[in-house]
Amino acid sequence: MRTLSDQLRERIGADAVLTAPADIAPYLTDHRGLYHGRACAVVLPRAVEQVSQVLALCNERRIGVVPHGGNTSYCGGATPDESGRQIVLALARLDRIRAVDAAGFTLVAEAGCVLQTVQRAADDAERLFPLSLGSEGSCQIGGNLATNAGGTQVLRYGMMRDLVLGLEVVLADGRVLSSLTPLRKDNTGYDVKSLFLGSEGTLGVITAASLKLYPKIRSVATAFAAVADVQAAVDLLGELRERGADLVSSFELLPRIAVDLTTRHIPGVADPLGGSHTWYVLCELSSSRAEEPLAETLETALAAALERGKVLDAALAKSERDREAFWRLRESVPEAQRRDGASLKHDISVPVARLPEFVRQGSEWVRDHVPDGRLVAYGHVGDGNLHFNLNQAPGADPAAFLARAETVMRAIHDLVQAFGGSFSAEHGIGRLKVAELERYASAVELDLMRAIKRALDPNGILNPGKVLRAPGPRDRTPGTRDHAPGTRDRTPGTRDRSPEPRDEETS
Ligand code: 2HG
Ligand code: ZN
Repeated sequence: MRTLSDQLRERIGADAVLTAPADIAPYLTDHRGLYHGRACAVVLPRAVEQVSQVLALCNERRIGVVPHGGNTSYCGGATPDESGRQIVLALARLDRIRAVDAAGFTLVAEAGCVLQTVQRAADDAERLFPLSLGSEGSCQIGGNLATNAGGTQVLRYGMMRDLVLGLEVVLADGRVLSSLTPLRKDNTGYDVKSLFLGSEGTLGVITAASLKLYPKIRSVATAFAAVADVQAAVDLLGELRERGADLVSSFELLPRIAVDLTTRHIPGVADPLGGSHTWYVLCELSSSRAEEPLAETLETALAAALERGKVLDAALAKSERDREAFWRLRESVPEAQRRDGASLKHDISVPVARLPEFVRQGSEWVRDHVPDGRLVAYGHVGDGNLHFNLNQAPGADPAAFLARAETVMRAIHDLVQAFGGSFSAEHGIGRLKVAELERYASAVELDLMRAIKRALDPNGILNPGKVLRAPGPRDRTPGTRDHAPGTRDRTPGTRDRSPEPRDEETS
């Protein structure tokens, strides 16, 4: 019998199939180092037809396929499991900007385009593609789409889902859903594309997208301000949004420890303000009008808040260099956290108005229960999204600290639930939060998710074990609790589940 790798090479060419351990190694570990998988091959198709051929083959042979973009997932979403029976489908070679329509304010990009490339293509056409993340120099638009990425401009422009007009997706059986419409109005039945956004490659492989563009930004005002507390930050945001006529594009919260960690660990980062304050915000107003008096608006709002004791000190960016320095501080917090030692991460959101009370109760819990940890809570206040992270305290034993991950996560996520929030605001579920989804999603939501998964991927080949638990042997018996009889193992048009591939076939 021909091996899987042979068959893949026949279909998409020898240079598109990697099997040598050194070649595939970079695809087997997530960037946080949480997972170390194995794979029988890494495939690098160059065109949607090749993706289609790969999926058709894998569906026939019941091989798990793990889509892989820039490998910036926080939840292990793009890393294969340890079985060595899955393949990694890297989209990096699908990296063309297919079209830019400046008049229509749209652009079509392939999944492997690095986010920054998409931003630049829009900029070259005097337009803005507003998705903006710390990892924009390496994350790929396919991953952004598959995880419904957020970032620092959601407040104004929405999440990735809000920036999509149409998608091209390869389904589990190799069929291609080609719906790269530039239409803003299209009420023709179910919005099928929305199923794939945020599905993390478990329902189909996104190969291209038609994206919304906005007017290019021509004036910006940025401030770094110390605020009295989290409530003051939320109030300032409300006031800025009122005064700023919807021009607030970012509003980020940072605790003192984020300034300490970044100035200590990241070369070139400096504290924009003297003195030591407990909380800071980085806020930005922006407009497509070159002559918009944004600095004045920002200054007036900050001065009023300063008078009321809500803002304690503030620095306005006087140049693009200042602005970059503020953003460098903000965007290097994750890296500074990494360099500082072990950390536990919680990507949560609660309604904006409830953030101050959430932070108060959460901080108290951490102080009382995690003596060997320090809270590093920062993030996108405008979206109610905080990275409620903990770092090991100086001198603490990292292993002992990490051993508490489960307990800490449970307490924080339960608190989030009590506040009507989400345990995964912008990083997705991946493999890391499968059990969390099972715990916090309602039975109806889970039923619907499983039904959709069965309908679109009856053989369970697409990113198995991500988002939803891969069915175990018990679940495979038709008629078990989760599956209506006959819906799993015998789907019209598919053959019976074939035996798992033998090791020698797949490695
Ligand atoms: C950010 O906002 C990213 O910087 C990463 O979403 C957050 O490392 C984190 O927890
Ligand atoms: Zn974030």
